Amino acid sequence: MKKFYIFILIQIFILCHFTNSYAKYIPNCSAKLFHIDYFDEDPSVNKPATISGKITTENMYGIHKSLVTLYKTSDTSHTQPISQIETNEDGTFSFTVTDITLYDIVVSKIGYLNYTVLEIKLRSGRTIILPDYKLIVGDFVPTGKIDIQDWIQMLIQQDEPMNSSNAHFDVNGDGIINKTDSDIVKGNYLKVAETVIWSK
Ligand SMILES: [Ca+2]
Repeated sequence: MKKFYIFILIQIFILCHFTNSYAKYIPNCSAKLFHIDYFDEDPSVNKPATISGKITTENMYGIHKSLVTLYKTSDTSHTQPISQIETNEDGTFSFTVTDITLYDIVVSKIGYLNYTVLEIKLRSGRTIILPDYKLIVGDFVPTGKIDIQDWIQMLIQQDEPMNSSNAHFDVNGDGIINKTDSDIVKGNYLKVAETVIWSK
């Protein structure tokens, strides 16, 4: 009798583990017998989910301000932003949403190439942390590519007094537009805006 009881227990254990279709008709069977919770989430109830990340710039003082805009992936032309936030000074940002679906983010900053992450798949109650990313500076004439037009603008502004209209040519943020800034831009020559598809 004891062997038979153990045999039945083993059968239930196997069924609970490997047969999802069976397990859903006998909720709690495994939890009660083996103290394992297989039903920790009710899929019909969405909890808020979070997308967070860190975007840095060329600022030499660690002040990495940029704009991060959130779209639904279904908005393929990115015309209806869900939310837009400025990063904290350390470059960190975080969105919390209740509509659990696919999202895109676009990071922008004047003088920099945009950075886009597509198809970020959220799960109820979970946080997605995107990899750190350093924005690429030099797209002064916004085209998505750092080319001769950008380089000409950089050289025109080099060694000019800084004012509110040309401040973004002070790439490293030290208050002077000089060769240090143009050397950084030169290092990005011919780079293009990056778009990645979130695959996790
Ligand atoms: Ca500078």
